Amino acid sequence: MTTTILVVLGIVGSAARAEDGYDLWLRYRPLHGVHAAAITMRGSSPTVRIAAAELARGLSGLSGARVAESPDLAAGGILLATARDPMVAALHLPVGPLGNEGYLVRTVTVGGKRVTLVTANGDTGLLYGSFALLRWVQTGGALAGVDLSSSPRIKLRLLNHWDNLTGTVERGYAGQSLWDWWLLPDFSDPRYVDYARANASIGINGTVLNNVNAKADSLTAPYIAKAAALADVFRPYGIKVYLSARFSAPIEIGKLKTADPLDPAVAAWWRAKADELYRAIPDFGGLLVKANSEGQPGPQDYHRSHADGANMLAAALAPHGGIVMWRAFVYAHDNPEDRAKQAYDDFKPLDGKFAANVIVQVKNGAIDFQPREPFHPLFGAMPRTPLMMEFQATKEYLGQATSLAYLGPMFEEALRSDTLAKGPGSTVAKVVDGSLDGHALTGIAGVANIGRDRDWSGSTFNQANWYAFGRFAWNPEISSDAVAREWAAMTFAPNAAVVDPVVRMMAGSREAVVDYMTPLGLAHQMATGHHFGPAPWIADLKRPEWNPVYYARAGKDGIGFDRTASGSNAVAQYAPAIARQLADPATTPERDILWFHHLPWNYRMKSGRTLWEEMVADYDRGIASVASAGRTWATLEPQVDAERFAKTAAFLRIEERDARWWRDASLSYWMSVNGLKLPAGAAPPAHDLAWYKAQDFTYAPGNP
Ligand code: BDP
Repeated sequence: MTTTILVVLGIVGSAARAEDGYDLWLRYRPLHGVHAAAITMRGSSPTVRIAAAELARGLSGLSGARVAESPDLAAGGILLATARDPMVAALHLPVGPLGNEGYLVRTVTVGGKRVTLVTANGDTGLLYGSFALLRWVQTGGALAGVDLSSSPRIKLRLLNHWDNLTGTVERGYAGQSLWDWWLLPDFSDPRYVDYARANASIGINGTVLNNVNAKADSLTAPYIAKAAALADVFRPYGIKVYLSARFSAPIEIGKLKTADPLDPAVAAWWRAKADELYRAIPDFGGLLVKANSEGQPGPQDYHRSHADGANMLAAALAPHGGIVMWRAFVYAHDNPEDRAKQAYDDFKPLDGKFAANVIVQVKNGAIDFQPREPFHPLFGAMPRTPLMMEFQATKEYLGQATSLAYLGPMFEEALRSDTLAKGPGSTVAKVVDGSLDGHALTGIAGVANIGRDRDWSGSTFNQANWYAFGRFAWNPEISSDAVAREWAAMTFAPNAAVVDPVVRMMAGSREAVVDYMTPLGLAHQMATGHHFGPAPWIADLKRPEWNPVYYARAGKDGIGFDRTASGSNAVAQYAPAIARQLADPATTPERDILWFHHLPWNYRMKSGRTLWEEMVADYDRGIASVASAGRTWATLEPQVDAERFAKTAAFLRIEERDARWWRDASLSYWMSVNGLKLPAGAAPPAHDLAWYKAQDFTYAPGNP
């Protein structure tokens, strides 16, 4: 009787836990051949207890049998202990190079028993090691013989939430903000714990809670108390809380007349604010600042430099060990210079002028999170300043919620770019991890794609971008393909029949977006405001650089932005050897050719096709790639649970429709400009240009 009830309850229980994506990559479903005896932890900090509980949860799920915690070491069990523990110290393991956060997981013999040891110098390392062990098992590794050792190459591995106090998320496509600002600090949603688990599992160790377009209110006492409540939840997971600061907060909430960084009263206000923050959150990470960009206030309002502004805040935070992340994403309405050049022009002269606890946060490309951008010329150009990479995990310009675009290849492409700053091998990864110029303060930020949707990121495949961001932040030289394989195995099943096709779909998915939206180095062809869908014809917005026509510069004579000496000469912002290469279209990588050159429509490409023919072929290749992903996915129906299968299938159909729309709208417009016919065999657009221009998506999500 009891057994029957339990069995029935078991079934009901698992049905209630349908595969709705909530579990992310931490699914822990039973796998063949996983056996583990008890888990023995040494130590009792909240972090160690969390690590042991996660191992118990994970290994119970993966083995299909309860794996309990036990004070006594069992043969075939797991031992979780720092390297200082006498049992571990006696083993003389190479733990020195692991630093504070690294881990070592290895089968060892302790007291005559073979056990899997998870060890580290610190408790957070134990947590990371526990997740690494689970990942090993989840991806099909055998517990016996495990031998893993790793430590993060980058110190600050941060999510940037563009979450507003109203609960909306700027450029968020996964529902409302996870933070229930209204109910905090009195109610702490249990999801905050699962958010922390997910981040810890990939090594993310900080989170900026609020939008870079910040409200000063975030720094008032009630909101500091709310942030403190989140910090309390995240702390044992090794995650620090940071806030975005509005530069004019001293005026708005401090009743000062100015926010001039050189005014002593302003500096004193920020010092008092920092003291208040640290009273509430003793391990507060620091402030992220968007200043003098897109209408945000900043030091230039007072004819001071970015360094003046950053250093004033840095002085307030320094006594507490806090840092300032000062964004280099700047371009000004009154600056007629090529937008792609402005950040470099502003920041390069400030190299060496920033305080020691300032890190300058630079987007991967010089414009703005486009499907493809050449690496930002500031990387390699500011050797005396730590530079932090900013990626966007949310896909504002890459199809938003519904495209499949896996961003691993984009992260990889940016990080592997060679700046040549100190000769060959001076990659962006080596700038960011501090090794090129000897910086200890290093960081990488990812604009989060997380919201209150049940599946956190709006789709199963969007979760891969959160995952990949964390893995690249841990090791900027990891391979995007390897990350995709891990994620696919954990998210679906560690079997080649699923992993191989899923990884194939992922590998080409971002390139497909580039092809069907902005081939050959085009950029910013998206519609106004919400940035959803194509609008290459837009030419009437107030500021020139708000208009897609500013970027494509299409005319009867050709298309593309001349950034060589005959144009804006942005190429000169790169190392001389790169500048020389980019000066000539023949030596410019074709994938970036229209970013750097204005070329006639009949320019001869390496394929032998004209530029126009090549563009058309690229749009079509993008559509074909999405269609092929759809066909591949269809074959996976027997292997994937119904709910996640159906949603992904629907999203792939949406993406294919959107890809055709992008192609047809863009080609209609280019033909209206160049007067050319489509190459033989190319399908005519489904509608005329007027139809595309008339499409309106006022309520597209994520628009501030
Ligand atoms: C742009 C977004 C805008 C952000 C801005 C930024 O459209 O919402 O505020 O980036 O990074 O891409 O500050």
